[in-house]
Amino acid sequence: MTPGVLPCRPRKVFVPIAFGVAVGLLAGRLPPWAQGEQLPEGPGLAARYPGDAGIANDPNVVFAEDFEAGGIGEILARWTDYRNPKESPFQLVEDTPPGSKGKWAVLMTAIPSKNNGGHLYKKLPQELDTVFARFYVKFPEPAGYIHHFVTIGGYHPATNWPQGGAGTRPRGDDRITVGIEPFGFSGRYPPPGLWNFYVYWHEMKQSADGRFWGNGLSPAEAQAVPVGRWQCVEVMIRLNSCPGARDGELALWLDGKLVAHFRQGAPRGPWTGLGFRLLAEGGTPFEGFEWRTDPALKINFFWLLHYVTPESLRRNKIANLDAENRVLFDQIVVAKRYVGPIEPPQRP
Ligand SMILES: [Ca+2]
Repeated sequence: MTPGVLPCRPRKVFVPIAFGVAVGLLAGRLPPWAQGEQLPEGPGLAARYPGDAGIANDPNVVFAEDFEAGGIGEILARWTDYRNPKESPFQLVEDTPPGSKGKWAVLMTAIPSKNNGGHLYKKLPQELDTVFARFYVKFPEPAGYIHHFVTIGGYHPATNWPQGGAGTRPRGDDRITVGIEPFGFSGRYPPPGLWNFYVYWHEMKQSADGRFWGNGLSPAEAQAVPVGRWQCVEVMIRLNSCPGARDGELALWLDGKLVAHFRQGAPRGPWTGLGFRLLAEGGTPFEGFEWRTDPALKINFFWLLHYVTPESLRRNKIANLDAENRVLFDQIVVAKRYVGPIEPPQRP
């Protein structure tokens, strides 16, 4: 052991004693997946900042972007990397989530016959073991299918730009990427599809072609991505506490409602090379995430990605590659605590 460095202790399963006793008496016993720390729902730290005004100054917030300060040039400069397609560049549009104090959102447009869309990438000013990333998104009518979407993760060492790695399995000490993506399931669902995680880590399963494409992790209940309205999306990644510990977690909230919580013991369906689905009950207990083998690998980027390819359209049985594929983003907050939806300002 390095002098001065505390030994790593796996997180203890947290069950409030009174709650555990009460539920234990009522139900006989707690199901294993219900024994961990419960995650919040509804209002979070954003409730203290009506309209999100001033939320960037909260000590738990590590990065915030509301697209209000300056034009596109100033906005690009606040991120550490960007790709802005020249045929369909980013625009600021007067359309912002209900309750927001602001006026502007960013519109990203892809034209698959000409470009693959764009991105804004931020190397976070702090590296984190647990991250909450909240953003608002709106797919204007008519929505299109997406190839890859908003991604949160970590590289060791951190970089100011997104690294490659598609089709290859991370080592465990170098890379974790968690995409939260609309997925069309071969055109079975209307565009843009259902919310789905697309994840790379060192224990991901091998795909049928022998390579390692991101594993799709799905909520127990299908979550259709709404079209024509703003939705609040929040993702939590909690990295495993120690090498070998399977106490890593992943969670998704939609409009403040917790719709998926992947953690050790959560009931899941079968693993395939494509991933697995959580189940409401039954199935097999999830093994839990050992996201990393080295505590030096932490969460250190937020990537606002709108990536659309001809392949992503063909895969969903769409032939027209000239249609504009548009998405709006706003009110991004990356924090150490649960953020929650915008608190509407009080009426005078
Ligand atoms: Ca805004």
